[in-house]
Amino acid sequence: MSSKKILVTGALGQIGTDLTEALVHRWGESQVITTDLKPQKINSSIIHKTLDVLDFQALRQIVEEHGITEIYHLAAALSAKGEQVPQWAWELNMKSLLNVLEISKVYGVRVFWPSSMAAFGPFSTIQPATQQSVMDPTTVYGISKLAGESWCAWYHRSHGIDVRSLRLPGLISWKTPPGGGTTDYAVDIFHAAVTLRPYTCFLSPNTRLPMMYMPDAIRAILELMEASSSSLTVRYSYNLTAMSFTPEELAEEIKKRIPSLSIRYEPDFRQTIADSWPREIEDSTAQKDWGWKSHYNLSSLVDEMIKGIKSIY
Ligand code: NAD
Ligand code: AKB
Repeated sequence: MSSKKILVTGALGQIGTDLTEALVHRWGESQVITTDLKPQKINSSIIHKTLDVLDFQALRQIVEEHGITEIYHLAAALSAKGEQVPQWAWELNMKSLLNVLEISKVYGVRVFWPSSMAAFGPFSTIQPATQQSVMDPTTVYGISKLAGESWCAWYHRSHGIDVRSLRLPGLISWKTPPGGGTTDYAVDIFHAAVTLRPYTCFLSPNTRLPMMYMPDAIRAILELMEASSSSLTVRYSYNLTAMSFTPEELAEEIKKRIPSLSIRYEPDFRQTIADSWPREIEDSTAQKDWGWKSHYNLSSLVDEMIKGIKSIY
């Protein structure tokens, strides 16, 4: 049996539900503990604790009691909610990360923490955005991600913490709804299409953004966490990419399978956020350091999403 003991924060969110399933599959039920503000369990056979990750002592106690060796720290505010409640988003995203890093320093824990393409900004105008592009985020969420990347690198440099991170693009999945981001339209549209409802998109038809199907993101997280430490040249956050598309291109691809989909466009405040992000990202450093390669393209993503969403209605 593995000596790994894994703690997931924010485990009931969009990434957490898929990631927990993959971690349990990879390491076994007894090796994984989920935590979230919400009390319900993902899987009745694994331990779930209600935890506010801003509570340093409560987090420390769980790490100590369960001999935690790895933390996947997912609890956070996303971009759209972050612009609406900025102080809350900054406090949650920064303080929780510092709590996790401080406790990991004391207990020698390995950490996964997701950054985002939101850490880029309008001056990251070289397309695709490279690993070393200018970073000038304009949202509270993006600023917290860029600061978080620097904290991760600092704790690695100054305290030797084995912290690993990915700049994730917009993630598309069907098991759990997204939690208040700018790329959420690319999930919502599938629910509308499958239930034969018209869809009003909050981004303009030609807004191109980097996106990824969740199974690719989960595999990237597992592969990065299992890569040998000596092969990792980036301790702030790796660029990661799979595909880029616009709402119009996504709608056209869905219409090939569900011709009745009707879509109209009413851009709101999230358009400004989307316009500040890169259209394309390149991830050659992740490919070189730990062999990253995405598997899904727009067509296979649409096939899988429709199948998945049909299974839940
Ligand atoms: P989500 O909003 O779906 O889930 C976040 C979870 O955190 C929720 O279950 C919520 O209940 C929990 N939470 C909130 N405050 C908490 C607190 N104080 N203590 C404990 N739990 C709390 O988010 P997600 O999409 O799963 O994102 C997870 C991480 O991945 C975040 O850091 C996010 O920035 C990053 N990320 C996500 C995407 C994406 O497209 N989903 C893309 C890039 C980066
Ligand atoms: C969001 O839209 O906020 C997230 C992200 C790209 O970080 N999906």
